[in-house]
Amino acid sequence: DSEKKPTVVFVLGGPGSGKGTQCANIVEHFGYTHLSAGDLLRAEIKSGSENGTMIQNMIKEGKIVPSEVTIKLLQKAMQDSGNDKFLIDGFPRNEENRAAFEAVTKIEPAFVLFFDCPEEEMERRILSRNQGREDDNIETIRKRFKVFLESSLPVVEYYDSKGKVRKVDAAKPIDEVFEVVKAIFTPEEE
Ligand code: UP5
Ligand code: MG
Repeated sequence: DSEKKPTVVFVLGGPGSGKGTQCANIVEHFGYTHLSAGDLLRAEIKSGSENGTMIQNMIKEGKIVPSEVTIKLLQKAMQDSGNDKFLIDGFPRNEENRAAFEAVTKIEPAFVLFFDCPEEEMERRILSRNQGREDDNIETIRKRFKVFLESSLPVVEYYDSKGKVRKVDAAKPIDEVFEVVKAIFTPEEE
């Protein structure tokens, strides 16, 4: 069709690596719309949809929600936004998510922003966050880390093999991380 495809940047990184925090900064400076897959799923639980209980149980166990559910929410949010530049935060989380998104939307990411952070630091951040998230307890955090290593890192490796990963040291203070992120989003001058 003749419609121009939107620009998508996938923002990936372990639980608590700072994806949401840095996306908020990027939105302010670069005019993207931030879509957190986790936030969309949590909103879906709150809305009382028929999938709500299933999603809630999966998040509580740190498991990855079936891609058709997540992709539908992402597509609707993209349409509703009126924008054509998106930060998709926390998705795709496994190979199946990745392949399904590309097959359904025909969109390939411009690049993948990857926040690299040691587990001890991510754990500290999540445990001191206190936003009432049902998955922010030590049992679920351990499960989230395991799923990240086993299922999500391979997606980062896939895009790395295509030269699409921009890796950022996310263990530094928020403003220092953003300096690096800013440089990645700023077009190079000749
Ligand atoms: N903080 C941030 N940056 C800091 C820094 N540089 N120095 C010091 N502190 C920093 O940050 C976490 C905390 O750390 C905050 O208090 C922040 O102030 C501080 P945040 O920006 O929230 O990190 P983020 O990476 O967004 O952490 P989050 O917990 O949201 O990551 P997850 O990937 O675990 O959570 P998400 O919401 O993406 O997914 C939750 C669950 O939903 C998944 O486990 C899964 O069950 C489900 N899900 C799916 O099934 N499919 C999907 O596609 C997406 C989610
Ligand atoms: Mg987040």
